[in-house]
Amino acid sequence: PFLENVVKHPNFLEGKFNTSFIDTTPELFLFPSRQDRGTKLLTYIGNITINGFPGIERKPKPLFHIPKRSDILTDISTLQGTKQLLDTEGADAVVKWIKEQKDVLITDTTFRDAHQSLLATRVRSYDMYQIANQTAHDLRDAFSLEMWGGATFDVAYRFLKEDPWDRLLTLREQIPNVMFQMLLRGANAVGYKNYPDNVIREFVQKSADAGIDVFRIFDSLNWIKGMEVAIDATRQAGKIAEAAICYTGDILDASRQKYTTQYYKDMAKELEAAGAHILAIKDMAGLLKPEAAYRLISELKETTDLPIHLHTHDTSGNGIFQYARAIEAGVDIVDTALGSMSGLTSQPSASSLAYALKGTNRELLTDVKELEPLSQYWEEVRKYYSVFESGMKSPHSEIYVHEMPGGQYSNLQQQAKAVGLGERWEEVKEMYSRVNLLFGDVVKVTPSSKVVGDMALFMVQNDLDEDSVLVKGQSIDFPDSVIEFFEGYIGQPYGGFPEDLQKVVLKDREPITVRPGELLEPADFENVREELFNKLGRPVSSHEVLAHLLYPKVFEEYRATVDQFGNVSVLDTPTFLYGMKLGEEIEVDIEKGKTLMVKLVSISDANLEGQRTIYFELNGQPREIYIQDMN
Ligand code: 3PY
Ligand code: ZN
Repeated sequence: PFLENVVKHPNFLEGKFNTSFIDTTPELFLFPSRQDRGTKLLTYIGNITINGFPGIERKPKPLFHIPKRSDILTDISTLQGTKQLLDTEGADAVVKWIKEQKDVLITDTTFRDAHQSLLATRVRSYDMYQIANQTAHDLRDAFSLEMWGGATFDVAYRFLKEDPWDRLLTLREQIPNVMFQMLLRGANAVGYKNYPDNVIREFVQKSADAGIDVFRIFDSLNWIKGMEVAIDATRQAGKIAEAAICYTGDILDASRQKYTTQYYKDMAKELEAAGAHILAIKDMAGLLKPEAAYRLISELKETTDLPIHLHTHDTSGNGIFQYARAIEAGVDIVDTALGSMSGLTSQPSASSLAYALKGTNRELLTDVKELEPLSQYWEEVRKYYSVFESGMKSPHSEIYVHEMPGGQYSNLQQQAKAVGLGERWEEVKEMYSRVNLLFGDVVKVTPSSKVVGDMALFMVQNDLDEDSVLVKGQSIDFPDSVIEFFEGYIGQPYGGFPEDLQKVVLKDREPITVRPGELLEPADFENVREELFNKLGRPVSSHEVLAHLLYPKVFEEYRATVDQFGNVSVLDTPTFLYGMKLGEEIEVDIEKGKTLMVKLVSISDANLEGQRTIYFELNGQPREIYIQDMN
């Protein structure tokens, strides 16, 4: 069936294919399945309707407004943006173009960091596709759209039961004009641990082939060795290597002198030498105070010729103030989110910034009037995901004390609830900052931030403090992530590990001091492909091979869900999360030009075995589905 799919594909027939045709054409891997797609989707809907969505409180499906979209009259295929510049003239031409701009450029983070930070990364591809063409048009002057990487890869498979590669490929088709940007955790790729070098190289190459143009590469300990392979792979792929300095501490605070302006300047020089096209300042927790931003950017501008791209989180409420000062100091690009997806743990609002800069000598290159309709769309869509909101309602200046990254806040809170520490959240946050000091004041960003978070939860749960950890440490089973950290498997922290703590955590294990990638056995891609072929009984794409290598268990569970329920990414979000109401009718576009009409007619009482019969109409034909009631 695979070859049949290939030879029947319209692009193949028209001769429109190249070496990446197989990887960039997911429909080649769709095969007729035993149970039809309609039945599988009805089973999914029936199950959610009766049993609720895993991990969220079961409640009747709320009534939502239909998000407003305007009809785009422009043919998006004629739009020209940074994507065309990169594709026709290359990365250096993009760098030159950035430097020629007097106005300030933006990267819109709505499709990635904004929802990672506000909604625990739960925004589904479906809701992005609905607004993609309009985004291509309205954000046509943006430098880039951050829409992949970070936690999106994992969460797509794990919780949304959808394929992140499909998201990338589909959005790429729908938004042909603006560069796509992703966040890459250096040697940790989009995961929480170091992977073999050849996995990093393959992942970068395939991401580039599928549509990523700008790779923001960082190391969670600011360890440049952990970034080198990814930077090199990005350059090899002809894409833009944006190497990031993670900002931590406070350069204005004379009492905290571990991370000084000089430290950041030295790192900038090293990143330039390592091949960066752009320098990013990744202020993942929003700790860079406005005056510090002015000083840091001014000094970096004197240190390097690279364009500077600033990323922050607005948790403290000082985000726009920070950007204003950075812009005065000559920053080239800033990260913003659309109004309704901005602020708090997310990025500052693009439209607030645009208005603030109007009439000054450096304005936003993007037209603020264009941003409003997009923001209105997201304002409605955000309501679908309200159960994933952290509950934070106003700026938290305490961020300057606990230093928790914006993207971690809502996730750690969920984790705390899951282990029964929901009521002790304030204590967890305080412990987070104490663990940081216990670890020697480390850079905290995925995955090092996860290690600090895991340790904080562990200490609160077990009523441990700094002293008892050291004194009783020999008899404590520390969390796996903490052991791996002290073994050196996510890299080497600046200034080294605190030796006494390292000893009690590792007991008789020996730490490593070299790059983990040098020790890890290279992945055997063909072997994995064969293994998956045997398991799935069909040809396997390179994307699936990579997904398996990065997240074997998550990927396997995702495959099992797809076997059971089919492709659930085609459902609208309220139905995906809440199922259907009696008498409700929905449309499901299961593929281009193929729509299912689904009506929920009635639900029987549970029989003696606890099973209910759900009566649907599928395209007008009665269908019965049996669902075990787990309540
Ligand atoms: C991630 O790695 O996912 C981040 O957003 C870090 O800030
Ligand atoms: Zn961020």
